[in-house]
Amino acid sequence: MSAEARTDPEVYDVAAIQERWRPVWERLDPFRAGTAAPGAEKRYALTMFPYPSGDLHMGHAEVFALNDVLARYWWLRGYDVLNPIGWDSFGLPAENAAIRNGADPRAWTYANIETQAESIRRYGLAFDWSRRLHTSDPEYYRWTQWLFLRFYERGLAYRKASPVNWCPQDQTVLANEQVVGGHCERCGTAVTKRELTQWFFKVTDYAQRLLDDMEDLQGAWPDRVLTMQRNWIGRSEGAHVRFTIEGREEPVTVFTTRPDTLFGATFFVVAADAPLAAELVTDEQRAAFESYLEEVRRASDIERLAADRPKTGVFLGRYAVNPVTGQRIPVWAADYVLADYGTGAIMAVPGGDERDHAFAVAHGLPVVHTVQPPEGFPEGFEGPYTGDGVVIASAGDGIDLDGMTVPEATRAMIDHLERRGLGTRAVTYRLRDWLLSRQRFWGAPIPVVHCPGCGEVPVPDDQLPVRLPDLVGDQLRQEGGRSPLANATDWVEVPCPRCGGDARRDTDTMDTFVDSSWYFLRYCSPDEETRPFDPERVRPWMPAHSYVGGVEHAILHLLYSRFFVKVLHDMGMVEVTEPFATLLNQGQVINQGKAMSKSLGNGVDLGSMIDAYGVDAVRLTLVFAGPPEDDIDWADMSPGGSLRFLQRAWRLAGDVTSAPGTDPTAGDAELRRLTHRTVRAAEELIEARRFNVVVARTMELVNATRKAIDAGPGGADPAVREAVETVAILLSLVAPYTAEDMWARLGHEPTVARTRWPEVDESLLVQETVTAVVQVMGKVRARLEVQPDVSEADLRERALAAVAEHVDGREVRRVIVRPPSLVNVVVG
Ligand code: ANZ
Ligand code: ZN
Repeated sequence: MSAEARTDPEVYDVAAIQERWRPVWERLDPFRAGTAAPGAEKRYALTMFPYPSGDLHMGHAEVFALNDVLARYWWLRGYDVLNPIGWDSFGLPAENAAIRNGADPRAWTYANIETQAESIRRYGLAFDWSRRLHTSDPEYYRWTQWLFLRFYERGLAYRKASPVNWCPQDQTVLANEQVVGGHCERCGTAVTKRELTQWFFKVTDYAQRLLDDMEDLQGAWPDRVLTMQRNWIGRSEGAHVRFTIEGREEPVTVFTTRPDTLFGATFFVVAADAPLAAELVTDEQRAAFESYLEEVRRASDIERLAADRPKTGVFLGRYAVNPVTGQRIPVWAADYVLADYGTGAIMAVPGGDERDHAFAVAHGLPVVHTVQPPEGFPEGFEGPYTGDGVVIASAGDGIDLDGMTVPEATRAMIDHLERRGLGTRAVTYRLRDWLLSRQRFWGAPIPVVHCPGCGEVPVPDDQLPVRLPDLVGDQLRQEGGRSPLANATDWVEVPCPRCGGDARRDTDTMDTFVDSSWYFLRYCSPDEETRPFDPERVRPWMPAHSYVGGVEHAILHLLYSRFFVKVLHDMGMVEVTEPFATLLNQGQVINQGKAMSKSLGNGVDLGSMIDAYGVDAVRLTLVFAGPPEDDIDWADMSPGGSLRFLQRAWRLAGDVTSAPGTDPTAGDAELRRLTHRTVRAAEELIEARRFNVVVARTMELVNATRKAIDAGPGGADPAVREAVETVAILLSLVAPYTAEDMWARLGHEPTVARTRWPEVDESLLVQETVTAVVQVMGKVRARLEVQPDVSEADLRERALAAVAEHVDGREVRRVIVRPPSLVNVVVG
């Protein structure tokens, strides 16, 4: 045994054990991908990489602990495992801290990364440190920029002016989901709208593929995440219908999911903030319209769509013509119609749509029902009826839908519209293009130069990276929505790469979701210097077998990563079309029923928990708490109990007196059976991600082994050695320090993490039989040897056969079966 592995036989000293093994592991560096046996199958264990906002917290501890169970298990099973770590290190908090402290965002960022890295090392995680990356390193963002340029060349990155949510406090653009109740998610300031020229990625080109490929993820990703993705993409089937507007040459097209209701379209609504509204409004109505528009611009999209919001709007003074009834219907502008969904204009059917109905009631517009509500609806029903039923009041020139169901009428109407050239079948997606530009400093600069002569000019690849200039403190402040990069005059003013004339760099930086949409590919070949990654080295690892992370990323991060992989697939750079084969969303660590927060003062500090109980007890507590998807209320946890269990397990190693390598076959059979059953159960449970049950089963094995030592065959029995070695291996998945120390006490060299998973002896899995007693009229007439899990039907059949002579022709009135041990036959 090596000197560093020598242990004190008596005392389970957590701090000493941690100190003993950390340097050994650092020297051995046992988790480098590529170090498994030649030809080993590969497994990619991926965790969402941390944002360096401070030290690690309980949430990190949980994700990392869960991911580590898989990674360590795969190593033990002989796989070649890629389990990398890196940092998502661009982003606003660094910049805000730098402004506050008059500092450079780099200083804050890299100091926090070092703090987290130290905590991660202490936490004993099975990461491959050689692949470490930081998205804010020029060596990384160079390739983020390179990828942007490839997207640009493919027409997937473009600029357009668009109204954006604007936070006047943070001086930044906000995505819709960063606007909560009309206020900035970060600082609570009321959000306004403004028009800005922005960069977008054309995710909408991939909407259908993003939907279709979810087939492959069914059952491998949580259902609720798939549902959220589906809803976010929001595919709607229906029709485009053309309406003539009086006094306008070109007809206006609307998108509807209910073309069957066209006979009930009694008015027409244009999004108040769509250019069409301003175009259509008559002079008499212009003043009313403009003051209304002012009001609309202040509301967020989410507020505008809320069903319970008062239905405001103004008449535009114009009329459209319903293409099937020929009736003139008034054209209104309203805010419940969104400018950027569908065509920004709708046919309003107050008889079939809630919001149209509320609007009609508010403004005295006519309501026509085109679907007969089924029986049970109140007589003279006035409200909107949105369900299926028999179509009524829908006959006109060349079309008669009356009597059809809604789906039949929908098809018939679309056919009619297509025949008459009035409309077409259509599909619309709720998904919007990805607004990726940020008017902030701490991100990857967009590698484009604006030239008065040449227009948008991409920075040539050999001039990448476009490095961030050195700005500190107040220089990072934004004014009037301009990126702070605009303040760096020397940096901004460059010769045009195309004509050499005076030109200016684009001053926007990329959304950090761009950085995190491809980091998992970079991990596969982190040293690659001529491209973002080497396709040959990516191929064996992708798709990542397991991705573990928070459900807060259920929509955007996953959708954007999926989009990136599809584009890269189309570019011939990756073979796969989906990045993550399985997904596990861990629950949240909460305290006293509530999310931990500064204001509630219920935060639990990971560092102090580790100081008090040790790394292993904290890790074990998090994994044992329950199914990984469930929230963990730290107030209900007992890290002290975990510590006592670990101590019990550790003591077992000191009681083993047989030599390493002793043949276990002659050992106590009962203990051997339990050991082998536990190993098999662990294999199945880990694949099913039921890590907490693995811990429970390990605890049972520890208890049984203790009994065997104290009351049974004793520490010299080779079955005891086998059991304790198994405990050490199982524990290494969650409590690596304790496991390593046990391993050394058992006379092995480090590290237990790279030993072999115990091989299950199938013959030991055969369950022992139990004796079933068969009675006839209360008298024992037979005994049967049966499997403990014998079914009621089987036991009944075997029992009746066994006592046939005692029944002897009498009628069997009742058979009471209590598997596996009792059958009582009542005859009469
Ligand atoms: C007539 C109609 C009758 C509609 C009816 C519904 C029920 P989803 O499923 O979300 O795609 N719509 C179309 N464009 C809109 C916009 N820019 N802003 C707000 N609403 C818009 O919804 C499609 C339906 O939402 C369309 O079908 C349209 O109203 C409305 F009994 O057309 B419907
Ligand atoms: Zn030029």
